[in-house]
Amino acid sequence: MYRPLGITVSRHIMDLQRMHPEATGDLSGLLNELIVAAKTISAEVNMAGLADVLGMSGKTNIQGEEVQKLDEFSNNTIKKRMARCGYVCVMTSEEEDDIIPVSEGYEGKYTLAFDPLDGSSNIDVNVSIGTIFSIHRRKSDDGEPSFGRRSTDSGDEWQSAGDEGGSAEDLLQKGSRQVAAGYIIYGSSTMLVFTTGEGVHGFTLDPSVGEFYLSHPDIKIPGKSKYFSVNEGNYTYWDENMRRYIDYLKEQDLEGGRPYSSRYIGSLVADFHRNLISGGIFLYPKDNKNPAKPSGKLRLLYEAAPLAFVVEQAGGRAITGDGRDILEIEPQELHQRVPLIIGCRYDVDEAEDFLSGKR
Ligand code: P6P
Repeated sequence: MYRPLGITVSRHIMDLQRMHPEATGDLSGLLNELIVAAKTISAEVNMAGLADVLGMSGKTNIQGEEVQKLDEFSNNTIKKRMARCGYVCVMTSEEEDDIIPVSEGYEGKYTLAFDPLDGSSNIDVNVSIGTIFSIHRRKSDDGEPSFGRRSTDSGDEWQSAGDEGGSAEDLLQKGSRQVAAGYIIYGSSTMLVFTTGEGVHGFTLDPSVGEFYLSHPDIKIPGKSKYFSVNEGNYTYWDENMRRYIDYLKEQDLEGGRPYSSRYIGSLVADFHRNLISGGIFLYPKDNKNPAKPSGKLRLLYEAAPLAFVVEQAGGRAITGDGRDILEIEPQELHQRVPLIIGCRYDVDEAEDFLSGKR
């Protein structure tokens, strides 16, 4: 379904909402608030080389990684804006050890999991980085974020009419139950790519206007890859099946389109976005490099699951390589790591055959 350009993302969201007469407008409101946060982060990221936001904050996050100032800024920007938007009941962030509650009286019916600035190790070297987000309906959804006046000990106050804040249980839902997911990539231009389950659409920010315009309607990932994206520096830590698969991609079979070209930026959103548009397979498999991370480096809730929703909506596929589809994993903890093999369906299927030992 081709649409004329010049469509703003707000108009697109409203059009989506109109397709659902039962919609209350809460998801639209949530997305629009998140987009304001993304514009704020984009402005800061694009200033990074000028303003004094480079360098380290001197703190480390739950992952034991140095927290860069822009990481902190991005995390706080999303956290503070969404805590009082009235559409979210609980959040989790890569930068926060525990769940993030929303402001009392602003409890809504959705949950938000996000990686505020993934690829942050690339900030100081001007490589594209990104924000990734995942939205679920709370498990105990009782509908509207109801703001109603009721008497309290301290007299009349605007209080939520009984909505409780969400819990970790509301966040620990499998990816196939996502309501919306996507990412913002801060690169040569700032782009927003997301899905609400009706295809994948890309919007490019015109910073002179401060608007995201529809630039990539109905994105479909190519059927077969021409790129493979993996950190081959970990080759020695992979199991034999993974090594065989990567060796296979590098063999010459001109009719089969091999050898594939290798493209690895080391910034998940940038690698994923290139593969989504041009065709590719990204792999961050399990390895024995770090006993503390037997399932690889990437996290399920706010990296693998949202990108899996996007890629499946675009016609691709996302698996762990040990027999599971990413979207069917029942999360056990907020910062759970999973192996991630994601991209063109043909290639992910082929990788799965190698990794399972069938080939
Ligand atoms: P490695 C960036 O730190 C990140 O979390 C992802 O954006 C990226 O895909 C991955 O790590 C790169 O990890 O071990 O290859 O440097």
